[in-house]
Amino acid sequence: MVDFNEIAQALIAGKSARVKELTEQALSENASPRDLLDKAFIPGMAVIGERFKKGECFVPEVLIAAKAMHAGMGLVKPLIAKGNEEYSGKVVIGTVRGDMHDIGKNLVAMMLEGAGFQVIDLGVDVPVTKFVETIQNDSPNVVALSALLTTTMLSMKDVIAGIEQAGLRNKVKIIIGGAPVTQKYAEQIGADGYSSDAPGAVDIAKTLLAN
Ligand code: B12
Repeated sequence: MVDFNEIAQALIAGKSARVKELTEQALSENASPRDLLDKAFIPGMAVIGERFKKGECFVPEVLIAAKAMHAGMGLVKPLIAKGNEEYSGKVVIGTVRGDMHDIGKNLVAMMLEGAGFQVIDLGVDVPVTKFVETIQNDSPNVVALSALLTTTMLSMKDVIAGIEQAGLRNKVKIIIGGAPVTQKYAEQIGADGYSSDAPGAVDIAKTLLAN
């Protein structure tokens, strides 16, 4: 039988091929996709998240571990999408209009996936209407907005206004982040949460959905 911890360790070490191989083996032994998420991928990404937070590893290590996670997730995702198995919640994420920075946004998306969330990534330069349409069509629990420029962070406010105007504000929790963004700004524009880093984004998403 495959040991879930062995998969987690391979993920932490960034060994994509090994993660894939062990995941295949676990599935052939009838391991449940949810167990693979909860006992291998999520704990593995949590270790990476903690190390990143403490400055014990950096962006490249996180990206390599996330790639390894995706190697396993690729096999598990279709099984979860098919039915019985449940995600922790659904998040729509994007970098706001006018802004092309996506490294931090991608890290947040990967950490959220690693924590068991289903993530719809709308990419960069995302207009307000795209966020609104996606909420209407995909019913996410959380909308996550990223901005790296002092000019584009202002349009986070427009996204929140657009969601309000469409009558969808009470359907989603809105979290924001990016280098120029602050907790104070989040409060000013009526966002539900802010974090300065990717592991923190997971924490606030979980806390907001628990309440
Ligand atoms: C890489 C980079 C670029 C790359 C982007 C490549 C890419 N694919 O993303 C390129 C070269 C394209 C670029 C372009 C520009 N850039 Co630039 N760029 C940077 C740089 C060096 C690093 C950003 C980065 O990736 N950091 C690493 C990631 C991991 O950190 P992060 O993004 O902050 O994300 C973390 C947190 O903020 C948080 N987070 C992020 N998003 C979210 C979302 C949520 C919901 C939550 C909870 C948390 C969260 O979690 C992440 C992980 O921990 C910064 C300098 C800096 N130190 O920030 C300048 C910087 C952001 N850029 C800047 C500028 C000015 C520009 C340009 C206008 C330059 C120009 N004249 O053309 C253009 C604008 C293009 C555009 N329209 O967007 C300025 C912004 C100044 C300002 N105050 O507005 C900066 C600060 C550089 C500087 N000191 O002048 N840039």
